[in-house]
Amino acid sequence: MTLFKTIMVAAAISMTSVSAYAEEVKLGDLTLSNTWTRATPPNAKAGGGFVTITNNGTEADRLVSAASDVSKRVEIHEMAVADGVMKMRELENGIEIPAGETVVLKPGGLHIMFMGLNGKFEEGQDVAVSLTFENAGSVDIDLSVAAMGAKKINHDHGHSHDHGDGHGHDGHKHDDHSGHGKN
Ligand SMILES: [Cu+2]
Repeated sequence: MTLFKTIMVAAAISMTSVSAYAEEVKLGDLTLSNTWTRATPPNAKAGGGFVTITNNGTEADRLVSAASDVSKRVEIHEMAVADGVMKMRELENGIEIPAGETVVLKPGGLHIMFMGLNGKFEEGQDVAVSLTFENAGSVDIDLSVAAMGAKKINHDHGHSHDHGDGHGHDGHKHDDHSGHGKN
């Protein structure tokens, strides 16, 4: 490919990906919204993925796994304070979505974890991920890449996303997975 063509292709890609915020996705009784991730610093080994899941049904469901081409592995994690230290761990049994309730995956809490990134996430891109639920099955969604370190994503359609997230979780580094040791 010539340099000129390379530049044209790069320009086309960046133009189409800006403002491609994901819409709500319905899967059976579930509604998935606010699907996003964050730009990663150079050489980051991992990144988090976030989504809001509402169960409109009368039975609980469970997010059991996630898969993507963007990293070598995708896990479901929880971040929580243990003995005064913010830590995260893999949720082997996934995340329950109780009937009639909404579960928010967000920075500082539950999240999807991309481990062993194949490339960095760039702001404005979409990151494709497939989520599998025990009852509702699987769905492919796109995570909009927000700015590095963002606490939330600002969607075009102007909902207020006040998740009360001002607890100073900045110290959490997603590229520090030394404690996981699952290999
Ligand atoms: Cu994590």
